Amino acid sequence: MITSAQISDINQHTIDEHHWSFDYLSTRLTSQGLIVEDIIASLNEFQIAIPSWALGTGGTRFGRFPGGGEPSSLEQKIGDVGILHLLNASSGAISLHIPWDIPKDADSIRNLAASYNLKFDAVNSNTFLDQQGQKYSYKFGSLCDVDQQVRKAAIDHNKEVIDHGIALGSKAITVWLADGSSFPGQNNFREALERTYTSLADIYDHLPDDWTMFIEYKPYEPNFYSMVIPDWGTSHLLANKLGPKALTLVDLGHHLPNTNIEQIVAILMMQNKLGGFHFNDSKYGDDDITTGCIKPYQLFLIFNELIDGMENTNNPPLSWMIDVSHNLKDPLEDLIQSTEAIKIAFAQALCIDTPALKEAQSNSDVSKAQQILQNAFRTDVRPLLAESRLRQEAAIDPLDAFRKLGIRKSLIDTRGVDSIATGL
Ligand code: PSV
Ligand code: MN
Repeated sequence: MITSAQISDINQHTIDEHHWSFDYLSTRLTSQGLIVEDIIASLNEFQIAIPSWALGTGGTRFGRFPGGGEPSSLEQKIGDVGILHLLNASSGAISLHIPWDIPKDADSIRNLAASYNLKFDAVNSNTFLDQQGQKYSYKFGSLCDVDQQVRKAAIDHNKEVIDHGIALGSKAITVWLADGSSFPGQNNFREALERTYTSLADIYDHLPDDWTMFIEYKPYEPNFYSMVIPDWGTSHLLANKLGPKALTLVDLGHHLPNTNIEQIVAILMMQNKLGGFHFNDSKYGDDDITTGCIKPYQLFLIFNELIDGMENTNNPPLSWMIDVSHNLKDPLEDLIQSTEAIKIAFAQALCIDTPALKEAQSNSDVSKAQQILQNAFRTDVRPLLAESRLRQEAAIDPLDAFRKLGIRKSLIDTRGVDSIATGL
């Protein structure tokens, strides 16, 4: 629907200003001993998968307010991610949620995605909802359920998701379980976890050699008394027991308030057991709002640990995904902003004077260490991101281009105002 030529036309409006701010920043960073071209190369490579469920308006349990033109098929969802990728050159993958997005013809879906330069990131199973006509209900649990037939249905579903993923060229499955209890006495904690492990082991056996299983954790919701996999420790325990193909996935919204997520990242990477990320932001719980809109400093500190882990451990390459969903913004605008915030935090962390930080740490110079981190955090790195995009024929300012090109209006014109996406 949009072309690089249109984006280039829009870029011409701000190109002089961009060159000026990029040159200024490059000179400053170079004088600090940083290699600007290396930072840009890292930004060029960095791809963050878009979740297929975030392309429509997310609701709350009090209502949903769709803005129109939502993608009503998998093909249209891929088209939306294609638009994002053309605008920002960073959304080169899509993460599907099954059964919301069952590919009917895997080859044609694969070709369609390739035509937009998109890959398939982890596929997600869904045992938190019953599908129409489902024989064995997940009401009281799925992989942990006391009823062996329910467990088998959930295990079979996960295997089917892997099979769909194989057909699309995906290399990982993310398992997030809503399983748990809402009232004391409802579950035997140990037995529920044991059953979950046994079920996961069955699914694990179905993984191809070059596949990974990401195990997501969450402290509460939808269950309010206990979750079977409430925290990173439990996820890590399961991943260790399962084997080398099982890794922990950190969703930024899945922690109790004030949890030190950056430390969790460091510990898991020390063990080579961090698999991936679901980026979002929150003020209170699993709010799933735009990444970086509330706690950008935390995001930066997380990237500081991620970069350290990527350089100094044998942790496998990470899978980066956004997991947002909300009620107010245009979903595509929100995804543009989330992607931008993630890349800003990454670029800022790449600007840390690491040798100086190491020296400050080895001298126990606390003030200096803090200042080194904050110097990097307070650098306006946006010209680096813009330069990286410009070199890839994407937009200097993706949100501005999205609006100037009237993309939402075109989507409403072609798909209609009532078009609704499957998903949350
Ligand atoms: C659950 O809160 C979660 O974070 C899981 O990743 C799900 O797959 C996703 O949100 C969508 O429900
Ligand atoms: Mn998630």
